Amino acid sequence: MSLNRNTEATAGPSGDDCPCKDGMKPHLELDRRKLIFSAAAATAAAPLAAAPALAEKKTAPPGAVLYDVPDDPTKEMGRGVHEDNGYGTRSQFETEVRVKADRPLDATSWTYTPLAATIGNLTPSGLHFERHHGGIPTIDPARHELYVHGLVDIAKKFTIAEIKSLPSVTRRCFIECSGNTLDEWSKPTGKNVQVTHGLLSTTEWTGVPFATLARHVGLQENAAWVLAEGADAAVMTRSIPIGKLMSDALIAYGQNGEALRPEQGYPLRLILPGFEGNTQIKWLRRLQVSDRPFMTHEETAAYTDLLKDGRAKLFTLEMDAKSVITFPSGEMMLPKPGHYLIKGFAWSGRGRVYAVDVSLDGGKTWAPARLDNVPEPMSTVRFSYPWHWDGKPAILQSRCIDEAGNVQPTRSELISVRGVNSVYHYNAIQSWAVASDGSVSNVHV
Ligand SMILES: Nc1nc2c(c(=O)[nH]1)N[C@H]1C(S)=C(S)[C@@H](COP(=O)(O)O)O[C@H]1N2
Ligand SMILES: [Mo]
Repeated sequence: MSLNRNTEATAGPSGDDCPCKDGMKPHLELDRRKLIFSAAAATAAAPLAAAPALAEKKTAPPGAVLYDVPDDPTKEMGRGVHEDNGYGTRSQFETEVRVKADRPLDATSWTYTPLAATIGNLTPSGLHFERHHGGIPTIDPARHELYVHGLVDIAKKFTIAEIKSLPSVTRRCFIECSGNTLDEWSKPTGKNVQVTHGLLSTTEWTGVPFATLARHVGLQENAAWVLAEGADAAVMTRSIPIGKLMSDALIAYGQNGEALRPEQGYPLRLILPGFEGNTQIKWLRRLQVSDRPFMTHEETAAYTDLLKDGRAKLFTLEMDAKSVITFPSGEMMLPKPGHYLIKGFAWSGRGRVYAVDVSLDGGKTWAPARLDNVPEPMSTVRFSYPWHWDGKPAILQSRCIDEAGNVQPTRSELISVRGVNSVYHYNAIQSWAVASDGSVSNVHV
């Protein structure tokens, strides 16, 4: 059962609906069983009856292979191995993609993870949100090095092969852009959870602890901060306290069982569990140890939090306790009153999620949700809550409580402390209104 308003749209091509069944296939002279769906194919199909419907549908992304769907899959042989040239892809019926922000330049833009569509706790690498200040560089790992220097005994350049030969650590953690939910300060803006909260992804990262590299170069007594620098056109730089680097930072080269995706920093990125996304420098090429922060553009002009009194907070590095309901959420449609399982994510940059509460009445009363996975530090948790919807208007909310005792604030609590001058680190409770017709929308209470 699809509860999306665009039921048609998410269904994907099948049966009589399948655009590849009639006109398109002979027209394109592709083989009987598969159709490479591309912009060209869509254009070629334009005069055909199926085309207008196709245009409205969420179809497989360009380049995806669409196979005919047999009436009875037990009556004909399935396709053989290696038709994918040895690198598999998801089912043609799974069509959710990252959605890009409406920005003048794609190279300095971002994309949102479809949070309502991912399954389990990990974000598939192909759906990890993206935020680039100078585009995605193409870097040959054979020519890439990481230079560690400054207040060290011996400055050293590490090749990727050298880094991979060191003992590694594999762990899960989320990355959240500090700009996640930034449009929600003054009025409910994002239409759906992908846009409101989709600058959040969770990954199993593999890499070498910074502490291991530190032993190779030898930190001097007064080492206190480290500049991390990227090899992209933005040459993005941030200063990181040495304590964080020595405790749990990873120089990561692995993402969910394979090399980092180029979008996530191939061949090397800094992972700082729980810290704001912008500190986790991608395409990492340099670490300079110092006795003070470098006060780069990214930590003086950008990524500071302007307070009520006009002063700005610097180095607000940890992401706060936060949660969001992903089902039901904005732009969805509940077809009729009845039983539903509310679902969502909770996370905190200050440790494990301790508990999640759900409210069905806009925050008047709360009840504990079920945690669907064992909480890990600085990682997301899935929660769920069984709900009988009586068909009356309801306002659904969730709040995260982390192991450090932080409780996700209401909007008014957050604004009373922070004012409304801030852009980043908005972690207020999200409200979704369910109307009596079953439609769900973003509201402020
Ligand atoms: N070198 C470099 N590192 C970078 C960025 C960048 O533009 N260049 N963007 C930062 C920001 S603002 C965020 S939120 C995260 C996003 O990581 P992702 O694109 O893997 O989701 O990377 C950070 N690291
Ligand atoms: Mo970011």
